[in-house]
Amino acid sequence: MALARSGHQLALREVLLSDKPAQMLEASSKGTVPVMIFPDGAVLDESRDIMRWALTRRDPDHWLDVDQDLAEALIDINDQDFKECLDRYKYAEYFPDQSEAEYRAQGQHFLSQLEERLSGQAYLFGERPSYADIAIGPFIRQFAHVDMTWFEASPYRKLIDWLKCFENSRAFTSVMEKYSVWQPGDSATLFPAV
Ligand SMILES: N[C@@H](CCC(=O)N[C@@H](CS)C(=O)NCC(=O)O)C(=O)O
Repeated sequence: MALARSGHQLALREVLLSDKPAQMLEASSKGTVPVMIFPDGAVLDESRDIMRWALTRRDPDHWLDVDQDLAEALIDINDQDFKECLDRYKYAEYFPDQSEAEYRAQGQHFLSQLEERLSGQAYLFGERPSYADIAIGPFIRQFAHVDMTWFEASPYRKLIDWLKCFENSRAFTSVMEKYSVWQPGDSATLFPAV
C-alpha cells in the first residue's frame, strides 16, 4: 500500500512460501516476504523499512505525520506479541498446547488496546489514517477472518468499523489483485500496473 500510494513502481515477483526461489534467498537469507531489491543490489527485507523508504520519498496522504515513536511502539507490539498470538489462533491445530479460544483470548489484549485508541478518534493516531493503521490493518483483518461471526459479535465495536473502513479503502482494494507465481525468465510484472 505504501509503495502504491507513494507512486513507486516496481517489478513484482510473486513467490510461493512453500517453494522459495533461490534468487529470493540469495537476496535475503531470512526467507520472509516482502524482499525489495534495488538496482544497485541493496536490499530491504522488513515491510516496515519498505514502507518508510517509500513514504519518506513521497507521502501524499501524510501517513508519516504522526508521533513516530508512539507509532513504532504500537507496530512493535503488533509485529511481535500480537503476530505470535495470531499465528497460533490461525493455525491452532499445529499448536496443540492450548485451544483456539485461548490463543484468541491472548490476542484480545491487543484488540482492546486498539479499541481504546479508537474510542475518541477514527484512526489509531487521530482523525486521518497513518502508516500505523496501514501496518496493523492487515493483521487485524487476518485475526477477524479466522472467525468473522465471533469478531462481528465481539465488543470491539470501533475496531470493527475501523477494519471495514480499511478493507473498503481504495488504498487497500487497489493492491489486492492476485498475481501468478514468478518463474525465472518471466517478463516483468509491473506493480502497481498503472
Ligand atoms: N517482520 C517481517 C515479517 C515478514 C513475515 O514473517 N512474512 C511472512 C509472510 S506474511 C513470511 O514470509 N513467512 C515465511 C514463511 O512462511 O516461510 C516483515 O514485516 O517484513
